[in-house]
Amino acid sequence: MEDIRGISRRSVLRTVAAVGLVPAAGTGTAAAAAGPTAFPQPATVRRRPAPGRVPSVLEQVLDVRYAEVGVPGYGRVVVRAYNGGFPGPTLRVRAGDTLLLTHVNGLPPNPAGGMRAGRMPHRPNSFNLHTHGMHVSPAGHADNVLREFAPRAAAGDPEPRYTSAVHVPADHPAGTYWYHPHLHGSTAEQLAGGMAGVIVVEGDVDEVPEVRAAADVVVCVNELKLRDGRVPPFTSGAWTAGVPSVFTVNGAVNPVLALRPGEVQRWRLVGATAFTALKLQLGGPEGVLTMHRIAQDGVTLPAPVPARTVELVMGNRVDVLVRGGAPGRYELRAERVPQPLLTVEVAGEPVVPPMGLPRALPPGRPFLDEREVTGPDREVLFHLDPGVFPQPFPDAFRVLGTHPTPPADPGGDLRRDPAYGLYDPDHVNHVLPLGRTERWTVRTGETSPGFNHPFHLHTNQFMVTHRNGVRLEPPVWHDTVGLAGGTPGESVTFLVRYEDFTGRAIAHCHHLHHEDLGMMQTVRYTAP
Ligand SMILES: [Cu+2]
Repeated sequence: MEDIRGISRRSVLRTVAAVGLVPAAGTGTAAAAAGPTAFPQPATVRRRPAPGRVPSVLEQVLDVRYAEVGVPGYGRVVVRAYNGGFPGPTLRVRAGDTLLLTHVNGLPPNPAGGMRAGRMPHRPNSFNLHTHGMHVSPAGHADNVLREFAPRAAAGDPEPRYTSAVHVPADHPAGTYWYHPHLHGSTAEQLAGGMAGVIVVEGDVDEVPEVRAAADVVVCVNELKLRDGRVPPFTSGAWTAGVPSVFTVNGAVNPVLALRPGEVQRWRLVGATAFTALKLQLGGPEGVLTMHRIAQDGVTLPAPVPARTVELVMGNRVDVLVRGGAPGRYELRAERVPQPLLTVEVAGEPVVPPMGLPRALPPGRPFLDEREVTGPDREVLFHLDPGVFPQPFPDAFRVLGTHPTPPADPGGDLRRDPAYGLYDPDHVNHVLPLGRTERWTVRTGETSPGFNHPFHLHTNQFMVTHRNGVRLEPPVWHDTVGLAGGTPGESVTFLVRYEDFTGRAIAHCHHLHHEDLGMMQTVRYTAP
């Protein structure tokens, strides 16, 4: 077994070395190279070992400015980027550590006037930090998406620097998370240029022998919107109309990953996308390669779940184990996306005997008990509601609140109408006391099956118990869950316990164009 593990790990390390993986902090992303032996990986920054000192820290500068990046098939493009490329560096920590990040805003001053605050796109050169999916404080200098890292006010001014200190609790689940800017009004435009990176919390699941033996591969899917070599400015509600999405994996278009027959790799699939829900399948002329799901949204499942398709909606992470089968070329494709996301070339000396798959896993979180649920169920309905705003944003969105009924006063202040709950940063839609376990049902009012409004709650992971009224056995922890349109549209029921952290946070649609137009609510976690 030791031999097999050594061989497989070496083979992948070799492919990584071939494209010049840069392990040092402060560097950009490894060059996007395509070829049968070169699968790109983002630069990786590891926690600084601190013997005798708790917590260990990971310090990293995230420098944001315009960068010229090569995208195969699209030439050179200019995007707002972390450290000169995309995705940003992968940050590897352990539970108990602290992430100390310095954010440099090297973008030009925000355009004057024009954009209105509130529920409209605005401040495209301001950003902040969201550690998506992590159970960390939403307040202060941690995962606080209400902060603004503004650019310099005038061209000659020095570039402003900001700091984040995110403490990862000692009992945080080990798994795959990600970071991205989350300033309301500019999130979509920034994600559409690739501003996203992966956070890995190392821990128990990595020590499962079959997982430890597998090469650890980040598969970060970005979704770019490019016109004339740039991300078009977000100036109208029809911003993305007619602008096709360009999907990249670790910054490359359809990179090739080498896998030997019988070799098992662990892929950390990261849906760092803003607009498109991906239903993934891995296949080719030789058949379908099964993806064995071992974690959803950073939380390890009780046992691997073999799957022919994997749903990766905007914001989701799914960790899978994949074992090389018959030699040949296999493509990871998403439904309705013309181009493969990546190509797997199964070739080379078979691993004999084939590497194993684990039978059981250390579950990332214990399940909640439905008998602990208190209070009435909370309901959220995501619904596109044309005509909420005048031109140029006629297609803004409503989050319907606790009761999906028409507003009592259609001419009144819809922001304050509990039935409608249009995003208002000064209005708290849900007060959530720590220690309480509640049940939420979220649904979409869309009838088009191509329409997906993924629901994302900050700060606390939630345990999905039902989809479309059908109980899931076992339930699955998520931080983001897809809601595809249809007749009727999908619904999801989950339990959530508010734990550890007080402060303001948000719940919103992770179609980030929708979010920027107001498909969002404020939650406040309060002391019991
Ligand atoms: Cu949406």
